[in-house]
Amino acid sequence: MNDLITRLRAAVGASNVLTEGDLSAYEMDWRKRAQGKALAVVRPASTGEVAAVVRACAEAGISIVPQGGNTGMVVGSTPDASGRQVVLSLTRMNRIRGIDAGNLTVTVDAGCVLQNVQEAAEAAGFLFPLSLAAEGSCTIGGNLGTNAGGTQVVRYGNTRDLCLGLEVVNAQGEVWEGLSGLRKDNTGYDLRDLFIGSEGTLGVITGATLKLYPLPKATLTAWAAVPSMDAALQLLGLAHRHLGAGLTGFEVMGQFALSLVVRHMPQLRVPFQAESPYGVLLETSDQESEEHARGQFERLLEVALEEGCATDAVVAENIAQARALWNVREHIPLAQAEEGLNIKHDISIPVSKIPAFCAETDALLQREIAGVRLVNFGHMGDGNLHYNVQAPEGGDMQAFLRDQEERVNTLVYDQVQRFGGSISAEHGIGTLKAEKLPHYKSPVALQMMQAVKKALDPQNIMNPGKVLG
Ligand code: FAD
Ligand code: 2HG
Ligand code: ZN
Repeated sequence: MNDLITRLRAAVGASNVLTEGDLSAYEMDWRKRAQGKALAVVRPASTGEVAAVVRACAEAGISIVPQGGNTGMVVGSTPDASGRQVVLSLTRMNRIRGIDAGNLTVTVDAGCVLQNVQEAAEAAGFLFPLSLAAEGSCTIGGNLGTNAGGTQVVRYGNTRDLCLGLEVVNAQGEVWEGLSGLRKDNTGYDLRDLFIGSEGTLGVITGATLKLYPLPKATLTAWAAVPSMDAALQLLGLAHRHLGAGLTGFEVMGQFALSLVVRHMPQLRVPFQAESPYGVLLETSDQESEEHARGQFERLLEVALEEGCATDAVVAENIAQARALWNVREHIPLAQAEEGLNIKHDISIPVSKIPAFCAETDALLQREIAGVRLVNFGHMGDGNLHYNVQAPEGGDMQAFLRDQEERVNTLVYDQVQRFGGSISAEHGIGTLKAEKLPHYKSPVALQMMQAVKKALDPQNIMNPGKVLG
């Protein structure tokens, strides 16, 4: 093992091979669901250094856990407890490599923090639309590794849809230079799409070419009080009809989820929380003018109030008010974490079936788990709910997880399957869902995934234990 540490130090510099001190920022996941132990945390600064690290680990038979901002939700970016895995942290690889304005693309290092990419795009007069509450610390490599979604998917798609090319260090330590800015390229299998969403199990993403869009002339945000999930679905239909491609966000938030924000972030003002079963956050982006956007948005909300799918609504008057509304939505995961350990279900269901799914599954859980508290919110425009479960009020969270997690997961995921949904919409599988995957994925699909893994990583050194278990 000493030989490996010596080689790693030679590859990235001794100060970038961490073996001592408090490494919990790299060894524990964001949700505090797992504490691992790394052989070392290695922090390369270039693609060449990543390749040298992978080659050294491959020769020593030591596995690698690629890590970006370590904000993932499914324990995918932290090592196991063996003390025999190297955490490969990409955060020193944080260069914006270049913007091609004519091609509407930006090429970046994989360790770039998402917010820095958004800001670089904006400074050049463009929009990079990927947007999520962890954007101040998550990285493009992690976004690609998980195929992250976020709050703009309804208009711009998820990370996969925003990526044109990749640079990857494979499990043999070779560099695949696939940084194409092409929008069309049918020269065989799509390796880019294979690596996107592979959660570090096939190779290390070191760079990416991403799509840019023109900055909208105006962006407006509204909050609607909504009486039921059926009403939320009706409002979504109206929003599509009235706003067309202008609809960039449609987030639903259950009353209990919002009550956690009221409880833990009393400085935030949550509209209509006390009186409404659901809140919906809508965003429209307009290429014409603010006046045009406001006219369309107000008309939409008038119709929604007339038809009764909204009982009240407020449109933000300025950017500060819009930010305040988004802040409430983005604080739900933080408020949930403050409330204590919890069970998360990042699920997708055909949008049309969401009301029936919630009605049935809410009732099922309430019947089966005494005192259960449902924290339901998410990206309704994409059919993606965060259908989360908090232990009963005042209960012992650790005991709840120990005794009930498996049962709660089975109840919810069986329902998801019945409704033709997916047990992971945007967070991935990691280790938390690896055991569940074989129950809910077709055996043929699993077999093909295993064959791909074996072909690309025959030594099983890339993030073993994640996704395929
Ligand atoms: P990490 O957590 O470090 O890693 C995630 C996975 O990607 C791991 O399997 C890791 O091995 C792999 N990986 C990391 N870097 C690389 C690389 N360079 N090459 C190959 N594999 C790599 N997610 C959403 O989809 N939508 C949301 O709206 C959203 N909101 C969030 C809000 C909060 C408050 C928090 C804490 C998280 C949220 N997330 C959301 C989850 C998380 O931010 C995303 O999954 C994000 O994409 C992870 O990026 P990261 O850099 O932190 O990756
Ligand atoms: C979000 O949409 C994230 O805020 C996190 O995907 C969801 O905490 C969660 O369950
Ligand atoms: Zn989400």
